[in-house]
Amino acid sequence: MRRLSGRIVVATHNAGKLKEMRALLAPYGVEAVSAGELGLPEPEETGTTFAANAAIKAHAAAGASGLPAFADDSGICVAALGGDPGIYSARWGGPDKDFDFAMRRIEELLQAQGATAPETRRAWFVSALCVAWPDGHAVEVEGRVDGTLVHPPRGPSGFGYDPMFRPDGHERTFGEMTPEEKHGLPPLGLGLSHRARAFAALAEKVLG
Ligand code: ITT
Repeated sequence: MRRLSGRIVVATHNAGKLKEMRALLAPYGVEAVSAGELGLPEPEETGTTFAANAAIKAHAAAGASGLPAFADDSGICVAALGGDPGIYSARWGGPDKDFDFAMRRIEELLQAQGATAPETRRAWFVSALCVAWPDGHAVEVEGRVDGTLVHPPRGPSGFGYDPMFRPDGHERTFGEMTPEEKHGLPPLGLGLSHRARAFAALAEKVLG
């Protein structure tokens, strides 16, 4: 299995994700530059799965930069909404990437179904990670975390849908957790968030 070292591109234009991906990479001594810093274009996400979209982003950035590239495609899936917004989680924020608006939309759809009891408000986050090299070689992994959607959303931390998601086994939402708690890094645990869980699998394959 090929190892990741030296300089790599973090193929995201999302500041919240970039911060998390850099924090996850930090212990491994790889130098992470972002797609934004390199002025790389944002490819169109035409895939129908998280994994396909992560691969599109990683291959595009590796091809454009000549460096190995690390991409995440992620989103929140709501059981009562048939898995929506899923791969369209970013788009539900609209052109202004307004996730207060997106969380209100989810809440309205849940309320329309009378979904107020916690067991009717199940959801899960998914993160598909892909590392691609300029020669086309790639490694893909996926992570997931299950939880319940709360109303009203709580907490100023994180990004996107974090304030409305309470992971199983915890009282606080991701929006109320420190980055270390959300990742579930030692000494607190071995990975809590979807991204940290996927990253743990990836690290085993290409890092360290
Ligand atoms: P890039 O494609 O440039 O990486 P993006 O924001 O468009 O950025 P995605 O297409 O993967 O990325 O969309 C993922 C969306 O899902 C993201 O915008 C958030 O709204 C949401 N999301 C993903 N991970 C999340 C997390 O850990 N906490 C909260 N929301 C998250």
